[in-house]
Amino acid sequence: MKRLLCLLMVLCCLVPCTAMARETDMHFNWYEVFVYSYQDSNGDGVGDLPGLLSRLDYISALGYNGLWLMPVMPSPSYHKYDVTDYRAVDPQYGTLEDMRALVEACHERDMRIIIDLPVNHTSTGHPWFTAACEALRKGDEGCPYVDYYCFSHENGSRMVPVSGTDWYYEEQFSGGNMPDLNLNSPSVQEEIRSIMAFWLQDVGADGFRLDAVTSYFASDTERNIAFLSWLKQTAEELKPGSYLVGEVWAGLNAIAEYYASGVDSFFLFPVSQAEGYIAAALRSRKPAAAYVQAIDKLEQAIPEGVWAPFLSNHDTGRTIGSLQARQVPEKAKFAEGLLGMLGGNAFTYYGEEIGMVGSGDDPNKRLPMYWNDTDMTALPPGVTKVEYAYPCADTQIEDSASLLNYCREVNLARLQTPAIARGKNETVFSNELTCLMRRTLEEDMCYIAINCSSKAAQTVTLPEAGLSIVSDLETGADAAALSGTELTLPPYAIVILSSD
Ligand SMILES: [Ca+2]
Ligand SMILES: [Ca+2]
Repeated sequence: MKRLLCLLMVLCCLVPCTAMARETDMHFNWYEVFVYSYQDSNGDGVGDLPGLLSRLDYISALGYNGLWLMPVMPSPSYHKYDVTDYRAVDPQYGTLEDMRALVEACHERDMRIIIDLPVNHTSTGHPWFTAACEALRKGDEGCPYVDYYCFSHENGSRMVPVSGTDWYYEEQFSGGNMPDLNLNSPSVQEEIRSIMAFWLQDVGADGFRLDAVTSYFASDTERNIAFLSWLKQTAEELKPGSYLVGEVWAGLNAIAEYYASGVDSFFLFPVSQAEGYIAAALRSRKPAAAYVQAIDKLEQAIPEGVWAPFLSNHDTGRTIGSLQARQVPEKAKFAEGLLGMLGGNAFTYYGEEIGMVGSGDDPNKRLPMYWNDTDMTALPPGVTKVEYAYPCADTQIEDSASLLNYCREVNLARLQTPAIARGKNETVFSNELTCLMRRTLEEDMCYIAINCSSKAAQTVTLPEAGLSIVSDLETGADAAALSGTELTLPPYAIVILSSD
């Protein structure tokens, strides 16, 4: 009886904690890191996990409390999206012990850490693939690894011949070295389950970024969604509260459809890059109206589920290029502010906080993090253009008016006022240049006032008295002023107000 009581007490303590953790932990300020280009610790010029660990305080101090690492598993490529071993760390980056130390250090700082999980395809160097091809060459079609890939006798646009045989394998990403896995295979599913268990339970990661999910079953959204549901259920069983975010590089409606899978988030590509909602709003003659319309569109398309907006990532041009903001740091700042105020989980690619430059060939978008002029990693292979338009991180840290410190203020505002990211949105009013939104999260409420004019201060009238400014996100020298219900905002300004 005593034992039963003890068990019941333990259960009673556990259940609400878990439920609460799940409810509150889904909204983070995420920071995407390409380990290769971040920080080297052993002098070989390649960024690594101990190097990243040594920069964790930098990331945490900027208010990022979630870390997404691009693939860390062994791979012959510099970007490591073609994996040869799903249960190890690439020796260029360190060891599993380094990874465990990094995870622990993140958790000590109340940061979550997720890793890239590319399971649409492996490397041609993966032992599964070499064993399968070897078996086909011997005519041993019953080899279990043959079932791991999509082999066929039929040639086609995404088929690559297996040398020495009359077989072809499916490959959705061109190049011949990334064979697609057969995700229908129960054995492959069991492998994936075990890989997830390894990273979530053994290493302690908090979830995954799911690469290339629309290629799982090419042109078959329904099956992709079903497979993603299985991934989400599996993650939930292995580690309740795990966070999954998927890559669906498509329009808003296509992205919205994938939320039916139960995967927590999908990246909002329509918000990002030069043609995305934020850059388009900044170019518009009615920027505030355009911004509010963008939020309306997102709400209509994705009423449930956690949004994952971003401005750039490792596959896109960097933001100050897409905004043409090289000479206009206030515009770069304001874009980060607008991103942070959308709601959901804002994702920031490393180096965006200091306005790094990069476009064109992929390696150009993955340049060494610009800490200062001496402490940088070597260039990733294939870089054709290197330039840094804004001052280095060390300089920007010391400058209270820097883009870096602005990003920090946006992140801290989001942490201080959870309703910004998680609250239900209501537009109180909007005109061409200004807008006012109310966000409500249970008993908490805040207002977000925005002046999208690049040149002139604007005054807005608040709908209630007794509000005070809790965050004043200014891109220039002037501060906002509140007099009664009249709020005056300088150009490109965002102000958060609450009633106490
Ligand atoms: Ca290194
Ligand atoms: Ca596939």
